[in-house]
Amino acid sequence: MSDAPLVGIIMGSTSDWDTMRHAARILDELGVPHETKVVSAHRTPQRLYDYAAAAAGRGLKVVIAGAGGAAHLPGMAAAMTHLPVLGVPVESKALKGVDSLYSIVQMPGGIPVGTLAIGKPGAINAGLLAAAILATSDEALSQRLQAWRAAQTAGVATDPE
Ligand code: RP5
Repeated sequence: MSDAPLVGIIMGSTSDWDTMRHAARILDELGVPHETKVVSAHRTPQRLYDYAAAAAGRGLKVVIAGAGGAAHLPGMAAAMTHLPVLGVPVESKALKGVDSLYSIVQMPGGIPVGTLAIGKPGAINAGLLAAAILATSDEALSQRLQAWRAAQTAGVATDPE
């Protein structure tokens, strides 16, 4: 299997890594090659343009974009690539990520962003969803994903203590 990244995980700031690392961890667990980059819609707009414009041509299949506050990164990335973009609202200090969620989820018709939950659960599910998208055309990955889910189910206790 090639090690070329299939999923690009981008985030608006290094401060988002504590959340976005959960998406990377899931992809590690499922054996999905990925890359992680800091790309800010506001502080590094040219970097965002270059990343999104080149993403498909570099062989990426899915982009996961996490940002907080005025979280324009996922939507702007989606505006510049036809690849599926999954948006993770990072929990902000002032408004607990509700601002991030609203910034990401209310895209105009025609430019979709698949928006996940605020914070860690959203990052985990973005990783799982990216893997599920890739698994539709990769039977070995589909098997790994099904095994991951079965292990999760088996790990759920029946008693609360
Ligand atoms: C957003 O602003 C980032 O995605 C981050 O969630 C938030 C705060 O960034 P820092 O000030 O911590 O760099 O662009």
